[in-house]
Amino acid sequence: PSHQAAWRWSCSPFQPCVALWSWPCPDRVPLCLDLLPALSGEDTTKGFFQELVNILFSYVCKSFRRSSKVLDFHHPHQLRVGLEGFSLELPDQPENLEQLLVDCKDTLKYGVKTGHPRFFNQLSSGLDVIGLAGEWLTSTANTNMFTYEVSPVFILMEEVLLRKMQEIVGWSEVEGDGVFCPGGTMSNLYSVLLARYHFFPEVKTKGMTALPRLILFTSAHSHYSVKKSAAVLGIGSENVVVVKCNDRGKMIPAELESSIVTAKDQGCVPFYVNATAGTTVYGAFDPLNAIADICESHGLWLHVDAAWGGGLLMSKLHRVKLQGIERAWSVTWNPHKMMGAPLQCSAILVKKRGLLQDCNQLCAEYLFQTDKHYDTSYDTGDKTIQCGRHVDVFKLWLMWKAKGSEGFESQVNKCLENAEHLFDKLKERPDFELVFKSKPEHSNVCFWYIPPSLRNMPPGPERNRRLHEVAPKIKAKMMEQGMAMIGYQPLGDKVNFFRCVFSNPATQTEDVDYLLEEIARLGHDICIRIETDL
Ligand code: ABU
Repeated sequence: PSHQAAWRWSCSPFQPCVALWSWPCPDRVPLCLDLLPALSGEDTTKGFFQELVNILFSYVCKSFRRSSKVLDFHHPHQLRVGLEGFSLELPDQPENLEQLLVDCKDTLKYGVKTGHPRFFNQLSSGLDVIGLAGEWLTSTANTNMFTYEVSPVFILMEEVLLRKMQEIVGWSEVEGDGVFCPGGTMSNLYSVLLARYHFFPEVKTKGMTALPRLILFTSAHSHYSVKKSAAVLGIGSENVVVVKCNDRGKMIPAELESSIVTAKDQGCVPFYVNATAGTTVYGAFDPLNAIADICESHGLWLHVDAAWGGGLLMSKLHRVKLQGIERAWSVTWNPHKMMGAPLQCSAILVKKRGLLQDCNQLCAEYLFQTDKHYDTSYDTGDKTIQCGRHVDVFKLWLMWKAKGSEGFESQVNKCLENAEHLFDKLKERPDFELVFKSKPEHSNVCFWYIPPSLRNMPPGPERNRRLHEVAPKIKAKMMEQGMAMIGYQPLGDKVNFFRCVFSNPATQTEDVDYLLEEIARLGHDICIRIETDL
């Protein structure tokens, strides 16, 4: 079995373990102390890396193979106690290198292949080989984004990428700032932080006690990170006004306008509106121009959360859905979603230059010395709320070099074609029902599987109660069998429904067809059982 240590392994079909074979002490297998920087550690290190690359390469190949499972599911208690010798416990004595390689293999074996063409579970999916190479290089460089002195190349790459993204958003040459940060929630947090500082700079030193009661606005379908930002920043989640959406999940501008007026009448101070370009569940695009008009007339900061929808800016065909984004004061855009960059890769773009620095800088003298021998405006670390910051830019920069903007455009177009294909199939089938009847705007397609017993049942609480149980049961079975993965959730008055999203360029229409057949197969079996139990 894979977990058993056997020094003369044959796990590398492509290359024999030359360096490890030549290990000079046959009575002892090498340990990490035999790797570099140990004297004469080069060969052992090379052999170890070669074996590791073989394991990773084999995983990458399997990830794209439709006959492989997406996951080999085990419950937490099963994994925790250890499976087939794979132990999570930490030893007092060092494990040998062979065992470490087995641990690496097992770690991948029991994980989820998010690059598999039939992984539809998350907004971030896919396995971009160039992006992966970029991530490997990044880890090898193992440096920190806070100063130019330790990250000269990456700091300049970040500047180039941010400028490119700002141009694509539509900001002029004299506008635009930004930073890459750990995910869309953090990017959205930055937007609220900056908006508050813009209107009330005294908050930095005096805190919230110096401020009136602030109110921000976001739609009912927006991401929960807007409320979380208000909670984290001491504004309070109850001071987030949730604006109503239409049936399609888009913010209703008239509702926004009346909410702002009501907040003002109550003596509160509105300061920030979040509009979403690509909502998490429905993939809806808020009407940005209409929202921007309202923000302008009330003097409010407009943020566009395009974490999910930002990728559509790369497509001439689809960027029209984000019309008006150039009027935003800040934008969240996650290339780790629709552009397929490996996690994590998220940018907060800010229209007003210098605001990030003014808002966040604390001028720690041990790090941001002003008398360095280079242009210290490139020590961008003090713009951020972190100190140490991971290098998230290189993989995206390398992918952009490899594909060009046009490569991203075709990738995005293909994902939206897959969504349209699924939508068309669902329309034709009596065993499925769409959550909304209009064509998807993004790659989200939301639907129910309707078991035979519910097909002729009139709408109402009893049908809803039964339908609510269907998606979780199908998903559980699907995960146990491991051949595909898709998410579900309730939303508003809608009981549990499936949300299929496409961001993986490896997915083909045959995978979409497979998904539907799989849901119908599992659903049919399970629902027969539910009905028998009732
Ligand atoms: N904002 C994180 C998105 C989570 C998801 O994949 O649905």
